[in-house]
Amino acid sequence: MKIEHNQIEQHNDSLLTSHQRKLNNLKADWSHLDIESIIQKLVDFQIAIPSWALGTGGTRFGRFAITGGEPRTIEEKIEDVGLLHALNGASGSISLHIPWDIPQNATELKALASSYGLTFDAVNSNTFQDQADAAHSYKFGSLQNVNKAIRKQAIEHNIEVIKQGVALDSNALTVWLADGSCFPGQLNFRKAFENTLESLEEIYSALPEDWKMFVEYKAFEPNFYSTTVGDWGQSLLYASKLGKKAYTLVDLGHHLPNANIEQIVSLLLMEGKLGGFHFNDSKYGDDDLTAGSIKPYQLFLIFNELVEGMDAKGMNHAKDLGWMIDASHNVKDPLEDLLQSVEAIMLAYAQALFVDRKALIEAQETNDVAKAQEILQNTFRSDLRSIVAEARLRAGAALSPIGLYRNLSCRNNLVQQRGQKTVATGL
Ligand code: AFD
Ligand code: MN
Ligand code: MN
Repeated sequence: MKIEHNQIEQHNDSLLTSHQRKLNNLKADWSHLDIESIIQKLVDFQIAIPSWALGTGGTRFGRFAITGGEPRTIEEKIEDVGLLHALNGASGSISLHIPWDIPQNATELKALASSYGLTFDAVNSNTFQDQADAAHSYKFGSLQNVNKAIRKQAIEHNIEVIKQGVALDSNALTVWLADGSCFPGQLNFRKAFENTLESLEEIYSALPEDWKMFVEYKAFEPNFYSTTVGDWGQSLLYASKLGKKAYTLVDLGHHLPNANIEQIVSLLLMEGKLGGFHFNDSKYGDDDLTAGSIKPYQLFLIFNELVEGMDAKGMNHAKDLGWMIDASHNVKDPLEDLLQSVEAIMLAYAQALFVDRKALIEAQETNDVAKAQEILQNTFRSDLRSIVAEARLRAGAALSPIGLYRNLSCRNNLVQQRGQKTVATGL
């Protein structure tokens, strides 16, 4: 389904008066800020949509196919991301997961993607599941495996993913390993680390010059006793040993409860080793819920450190880090859920851009703790939604993405086009 320009314009016209009233009030309240440059930053900011989040997710207890019209092929996944991008102007790329996605004709896929204004973001390898035609099993790990032939199979898969990515003009490989152990004594931690490092080195040496490798960490699951890339310290160790093209990737759901993620982000940026993000939200573990749905204040505090840390290094907010969503939807329409995630991320970014940096530094330098809190909460508690909406308007997208999605009965359209019982690849 493709949304036409005039459909967006009509929708925007109907909301314009109320939008402008809110925006003008906001501008008046924040007249000391360079609002125009903030809006431009928001227009430039793009968040990649994971190809595996376009269908209904599941848990280990089951999966309820509730939506229908799920994308059956990469082409249909691109179409879905194109729909999101038309609605919000901020979802300009897609992150593929191989072999859940198997690109056949890169030239055609690139042409299709660009017809929706999309590019290909980081490509993801998969050595956490066995493939039907594979010679070896990853039951006891992939890059860490005690068996060299199994490590080799996993290395070759990653190199194949890089090749696929090169053909699609992607420029990053995300490696998430399920490797670890379930019971004490099962694994020699040091050997597992060394095997993993050696394997990653081989993959790293196949990276093109302008590529990045993101080493994603996760505290637990599917292994429950140890994980071989279990936290940011371990990821940073691998990334540091590998070299300048390797970075740590932070997935918000991959920490032990109550971890101070904003502090992790700040220090990774200080070290020049933060590569990118997988946004989602969680209450307990790797819940993969809609970004900002449970802990919006935490999301804001993370962006506050991101903006502060990127500015300290003179980094380009939109381009120098990889911004991706990694979510799963069990009870919502995946496309509505993704629209909500992108909106929450943009809002947290906008809030961070509104923070009175000078006053905050002054409060910090004088140990004025109460003032520091006032400054942060003043922005967090201000309603900045009209600024984000204005950025969408200027990008030619919809003032209310979900509103228009529903008005145009997008899901029904997709069901009619693809059928009720389609299932997208993924977990
Ligand atoms: C995992 C990781 C990783 C992986 C994805 C698969 O976050 O990013 O690609 O989920 O669904 O938990
Ligand atoms: Mn992830
Ligand atoms: Mn995850």
